Parts: sequence; C-alpha cells; structure tokens
Amino acid sequence: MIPLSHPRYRSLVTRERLAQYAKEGIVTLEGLTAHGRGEAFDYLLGERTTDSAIVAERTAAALLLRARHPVISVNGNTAALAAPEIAALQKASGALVEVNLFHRTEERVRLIENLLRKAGSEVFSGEAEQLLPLPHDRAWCRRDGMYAADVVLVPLEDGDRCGVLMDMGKTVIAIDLNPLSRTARTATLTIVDELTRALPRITGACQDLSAADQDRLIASLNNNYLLSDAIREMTGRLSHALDREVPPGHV
Ligand code: PTJ
Repeated sequence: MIPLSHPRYRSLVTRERLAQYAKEGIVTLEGLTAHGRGEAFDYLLGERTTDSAIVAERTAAALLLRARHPVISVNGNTAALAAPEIAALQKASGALVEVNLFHRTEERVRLIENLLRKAGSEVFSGEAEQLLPLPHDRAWCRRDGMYAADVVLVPLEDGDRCGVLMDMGKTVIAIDLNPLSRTARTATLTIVDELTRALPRITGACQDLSAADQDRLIASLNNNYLLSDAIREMTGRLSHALDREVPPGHV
C-alpha cells in the first residue's frame, strides 16, 4: 500500500483528476499525453524540486514583481492541475491571468475560464484577436493582455509561441519538466520542476523577496546553467538508479 503522502499516490490522484477533466473537455487527449511526458521527466528528477529549480523559482518571482504588465498564460492542463495555485500566484504577483490554447474552441475557453474563476482567479477575458504571428490557435490573445505584456509566464507548453513572444521583446518564464523542449530552451528563464511544486514556491518568493534579492537574482540569471543543471540531476540519478531499492508498490 502506498502511503497517502507519497508522490506516487498523489500522481495517481492527479491522473484521475485529469481523466475527469478530459471527459469534461477542459483537458484534451493530447493534454493527457503531455502529462505522461511530464511524469516521465519528473521520475528522472526524483519527483522533487532541485536546488537550481528553487533558484529559478525565486528568479521567476523577481521577474514578475519587477514587471510592468505581467501575464500568466493558462492552457487546459495548467488549469486542471493548478487552478488554486494560479489564483494564489495572481494575488501575490499582481499578474493578469489569461487563457491561451493550442486546441482552441470558444467552449473550451469558457470552461477553463470558469474553472479558474471558481478557484479564485480574476480572469482577463473579452475579445481575443489573432495577434501573435503563429500559424495555429495559440495566436489568439487579447490586445491589452498577453499582447501588451512585458513578462509572460508560460507553464506546461512545448512549441513555437515562446520564440515568438521573445522576438516581440517579452521576457518569457517557462515551467517545463523537459529541459530539452523547444520552449524550455528558448525561454528567458526555465523552471524545470513540476507545476504544482513550482507555483507555490514562486508565490512564496513573491511574498518575501527583498528589493536587493530581486536585483541579485535577475542579475545572475543564466538559463543555460539552469537547464544544464537539470540535465545533470537527471543523468546523475539515472547512473545510480539500480543502486536504490525498488520503490514501493504499483497499484
Ligand atoms: O490545452 P491546450 O489546448 O493548450 O493543449 C495543451 C498542450 C497539450 C498542447 C500543451 O500542454 C503542450 O504543448 O503539450 P506538450 O507539447 O506535450 O508540452 C508540454 C510540456 O510540459 C512537456 O515538455 C512536458 O514534459 C511538460 N509537462 C507536462 N506535465 C508537466 C510538465 N511540466 C511541468 N509540470 C507538469 N505537471
């Protein structure tokens, strides 16, 4: 029997929840495969937050606090996994929360916005336009929201939007367990950590970073180092994987 506090028990509960949200149309079938990819990378990390991820999370807080117009971009998986954590981060950082989807329908936008509102976010909605130079539905955003943002937090997304946002002069913060994804490698700052572990740490840092801490973190930001360290953590664990006991049971 897996203890209730064990990460693997939590991951089973999370799978159930995502399956339910997929039935309701909040998460897509592609989103379920995205979750599986994340689980595999999290397994390689040891389902824990590394020291370099903690630095990345504190740096993310500094960037959000210093932003003129920060926006948290939310897709189906992010809303399903972490709606309350998004609301808490919005309160601590003052960022706008805006839905941006790859598999976009008006119905999904409405469902996801409702889920976020129920969890306590003030969602920035209204007329979306195809404003980003992208050949797919992530192009749709709001002129006074993501389009005007100087800092955009992009959780759980692999693709070309990050590069486009960077080309528009924005600072992009990614949360992605895969340090090799396009988004992870293109972003200004990548947090290689699981979404529901990362968000509360960013929120906590928004509440306690001094101005001097913020300056220091932003000045020493080195994304290549953060990605390399995540890869070092994964390969280090893999090379000693057989030294450890078999983890407690699968159900
Ligand atoms: O809701 P939509 O329509 O916008 O669809 C969202 C998709 C599924 C298109 C979007 O999430 C996506 O781009 O999926 P990908 O291409 O699989 O990329 C998701 C990335 O997030 C992968 O690199 C995963 O490793 C990573 N990931 C998955 N789950 C987590 C995660 N990173 C952090 N925490 C997680 N829980």
